[in-house]
Amino acid sequence: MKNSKSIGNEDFDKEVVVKGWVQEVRLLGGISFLILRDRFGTVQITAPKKKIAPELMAQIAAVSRESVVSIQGIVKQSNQAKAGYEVIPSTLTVLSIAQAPLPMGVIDKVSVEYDTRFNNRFMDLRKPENRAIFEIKSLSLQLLDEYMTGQGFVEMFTPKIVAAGAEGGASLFELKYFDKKAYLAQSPQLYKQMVMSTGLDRVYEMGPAFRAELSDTIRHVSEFISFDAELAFIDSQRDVMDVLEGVTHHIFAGVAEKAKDHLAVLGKDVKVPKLPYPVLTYSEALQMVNDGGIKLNEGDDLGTEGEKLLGDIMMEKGYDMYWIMEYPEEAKPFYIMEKDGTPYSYSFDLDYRGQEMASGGQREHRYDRLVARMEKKQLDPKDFNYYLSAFSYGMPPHGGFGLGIERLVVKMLDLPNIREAILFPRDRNRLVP
Ligand code: AMO
Repeated sequence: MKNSKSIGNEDFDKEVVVKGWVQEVRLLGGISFLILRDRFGTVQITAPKKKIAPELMAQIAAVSRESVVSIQGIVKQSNQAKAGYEVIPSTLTVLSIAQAPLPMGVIDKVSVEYDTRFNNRFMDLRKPENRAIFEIKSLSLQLLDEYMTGQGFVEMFTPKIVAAGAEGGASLFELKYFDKKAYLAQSPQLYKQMVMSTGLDRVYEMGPAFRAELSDTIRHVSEFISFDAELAFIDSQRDVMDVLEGVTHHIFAGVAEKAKDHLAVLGKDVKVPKLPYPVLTYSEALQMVNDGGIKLNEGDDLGTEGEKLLGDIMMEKGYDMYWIMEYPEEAKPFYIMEKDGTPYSYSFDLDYRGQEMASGGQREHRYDRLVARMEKKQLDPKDFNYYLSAFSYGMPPHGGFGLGIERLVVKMLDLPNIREAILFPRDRNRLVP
């Protein structure tokens, strides 16, 4: 079997079989055209009445748009066809008929409502530009693997059904686990830290993370792919930032170089962020946002608007990707290490063009200090016994980060909504398909 990408000059005047979806049929009296679409593009099937059996002409005229067909025919060089060749058919087999009317168009340029698109996502993804996003997402994950394993990280898989949340109670999905209460994992946080006590001192994971997000925004969903890493024996959080800087740069550079075809389908360019990424402290970032007209107090979250404004300021200075470091300890989870003698913490966010992509920091590895931090955050250490015990028998200093894969892909491709990079998104209003 051949496809729209693999047919070449060597196939001219030879017989091929091509399979795909009927994108369009044009009947022009003396000649009929069927545009067959596959993963890579389209093949023009040209049927001149004079050369084709009447039964086949009738079959072409009758086949409905988006039906799946197999076509056998001879490849002919053609100056009129977009690809430089066309296929003159000898047989057409319908493998699956598409009903009419279609729930939404595939080639129409009219913009379709999000709900219609996501209710009929299988059809929406027949649009090449929507599928290209997933080719690029897949490539990004391959690049990520390549970089992390190259740096000596071991890929791990942590449980997604857990007994305690790590990222705050408000966004926990509760479920019944036999006769116990359990939760869907918000992140691999507790497990990746526990692994630091084992000797597997550089680990990473790509896996689903669940957040019961009540807010309906273009960057929050209930299920996303989290890329997490953790490394032990660090001297400071800078060691962690170096890994995140290296891997994000590798992804951007790899996509810019290797995904040219998919980027062309999307009509996008990828600009590789300059290295090293500039560093702002939280206090500096707050000052810049305040100077820009958004009034925030020390300790406040920068918020969506603040982040966006900061992104604009940084982009004006020529920086797309930048660090915001040393957030107030109060704003950060219990597992982040405090910067003693200050209200701040050894934490960072990685922001890209006004949106947070990742966050992380140095962890509190000292048992007593960790328990104290839990208590400060009104958490009951007893709920975390299984986690805390890993800190009682030799835990090296360590740190790590979590990065939202879809946020990265969507921003890298300058797309309007995180859902564009999720096959079947989950949010407060969507559980099917
Ligand atoms: P945090 O909660 O900041 O940190 O999440 C890390 C990254 O995950 C992505 N993200 C989301 N993406 C889509 N929808 C959501 N609802 C959503 N929530 C988070 C973001 C975010 O930057 N355990 C820490 C990380 C660490 O310290 O290692 C954590 O989960 O891109």
